[in-house]
Amino acid sequence: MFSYIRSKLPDRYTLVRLAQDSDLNAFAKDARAGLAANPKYLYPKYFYDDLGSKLFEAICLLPEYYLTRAEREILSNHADAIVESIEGPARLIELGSGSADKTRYLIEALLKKQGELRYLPIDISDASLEASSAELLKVYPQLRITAYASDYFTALNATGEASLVEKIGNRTIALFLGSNIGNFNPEEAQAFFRAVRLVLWPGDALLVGADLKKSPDIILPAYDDPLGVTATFNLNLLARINRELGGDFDIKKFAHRAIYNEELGRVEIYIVSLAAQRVRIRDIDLEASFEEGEMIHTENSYKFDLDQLAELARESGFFLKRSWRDGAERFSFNLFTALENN
Ligand code: AVI
Repeated sequence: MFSYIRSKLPDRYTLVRLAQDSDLNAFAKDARAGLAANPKYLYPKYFYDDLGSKLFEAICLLPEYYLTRAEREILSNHADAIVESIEGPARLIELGSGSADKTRYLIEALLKKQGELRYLPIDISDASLEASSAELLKVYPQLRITAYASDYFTALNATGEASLVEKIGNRTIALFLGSNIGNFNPEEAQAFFRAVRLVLWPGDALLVGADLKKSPDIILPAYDDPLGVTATFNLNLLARINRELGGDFDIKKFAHRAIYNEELGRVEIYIVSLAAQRVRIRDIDLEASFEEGEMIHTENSYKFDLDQLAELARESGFFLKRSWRDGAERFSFNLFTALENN
């Protein structure tokens, strides 16, 4: 179900809010299931409440967290070439647009190439859609925005009914920045690519930023920085359970741990219990007990090589047309082309 929201922004802006499970209910259900499981887990999507989103912005400023800077370097050097590699006038759909800060390089390149642009950002937060859209509309008079407040799977699934897929002779470019693809397990990554493929036409493009496999000496500090920002970001999950679900976690009795699992090519992030302890979470009527050293798995961050990305493309109806890397070869930006349906 859709609702169209009036906004104070110019009439070049429309916000579509897609109905979904209330965040609080979903968080309560998932926290209960994850903390009652063995081994325990919490989903990384719950990192991003207001405080968690700010902490993630701080992570992106850390010297150790090279991903954001490397992706920005690629976009600032190659946005024109990226856009030139895609045929014809196109509209731009962004999955998880956030501040849309790095997107500007592509928006500018597209405006230079085709004079005007329709941009369709999808983000869970309507506040960040409004804020980023207001900025973009101020700077780019030739831009029109239809923003979707939704998780990206809901938005993509809804595309059969919505104007999101209306085809008016234009190409579509779908954009997924920041190595967010790395937070999916391989099956989820494939499901995600397939869901995107369903809303594209043959010849349309999917642009994906993906962090590359490399020495753990470079990767690990990005996930375990000396200032403890990533630790705070991770432990905020427990603080969020305290705030929103009436939990009584004593945060000081837990610690952040990041491990690079070379075999699986992923950073694994955990919260470790520093003592044997029991925690009561009132609103979900759960008492969770922890042994000393017991871990809650909170995130995987997969690293890729280009063969893996090409394989992912083949399995989901795309081919990997071209990749760009930053000067230090840490990060990749990849252009996938949608193949004919078979
Ligand atoms: C959002 N995502 C791509 C980040 C990553 O690098 O996997 C999340 C993150 N977790 C800890 N630091 C950053």
